[in-house]
Amino acid sequence: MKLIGRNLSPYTRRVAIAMTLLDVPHEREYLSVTADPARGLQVNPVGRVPVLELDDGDRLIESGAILDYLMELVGPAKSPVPPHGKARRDCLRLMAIASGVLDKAVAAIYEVRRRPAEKVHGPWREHLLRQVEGGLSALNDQPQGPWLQGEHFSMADISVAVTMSFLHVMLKESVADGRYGHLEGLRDRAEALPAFRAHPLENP
Ligand SMILES: N[C@@H](CCC(=O)N[C@@H](CS)C(=O)NCC(=O)O)C(=O)O
Repeated sequence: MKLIGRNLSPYTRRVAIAMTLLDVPHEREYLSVTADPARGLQVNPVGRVPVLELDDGDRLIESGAILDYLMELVGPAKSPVPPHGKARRDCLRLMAIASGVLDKAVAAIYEVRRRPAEKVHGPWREHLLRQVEGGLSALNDQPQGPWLQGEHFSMADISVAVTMSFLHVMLKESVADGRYGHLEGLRDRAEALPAFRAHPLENP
């Protein structure tokens, strides 16, 4: 199978890290949809990455749906999302906050990068940044173990660490001054893991 998208896309990077962690062999196509929007639209009707191309030619889109497929593939014993109960609900909620932060951060980035300067709407961008801050504060306020759910490393840790690293590169103002101390520690621990090191962030 082939994962399409580059690691600068945090949605792609979280899938790539999960695939390595779960020992799912795969090839990569490091597509930038900014540089090659036509290829983006060829592999995904809405022109976004990640896309997971299966060996039978099927293409899966949306990082959450791709992760769901991977977890089905490896089975519950290896899944990085707890199988049931409160632990599962918590994990899914933390993942949802992380991807919500990413959605808002990406919108704030596009607001300045994809529009002419005179068309950037400051109040809207500030609202987006407040939403990023809301999500990061909620994550930072989680009871702390080494990982978000205590001793158990989960898909929530991957999602949050990838989000923090992306923000450090692409939206530095949102994480300036180490204001989310717990999340910085979690990011450092996660980025030291072999599965993260196998998929480093490219320079933008
Ligand atoms: N909800 C989607 C978001 C994917 C997404 O927005 N990817 C970005 C790259 S970081 C993209 O392809 N953007 C191009 C565009 O929206 O035009 C997911 O989780 O896969």
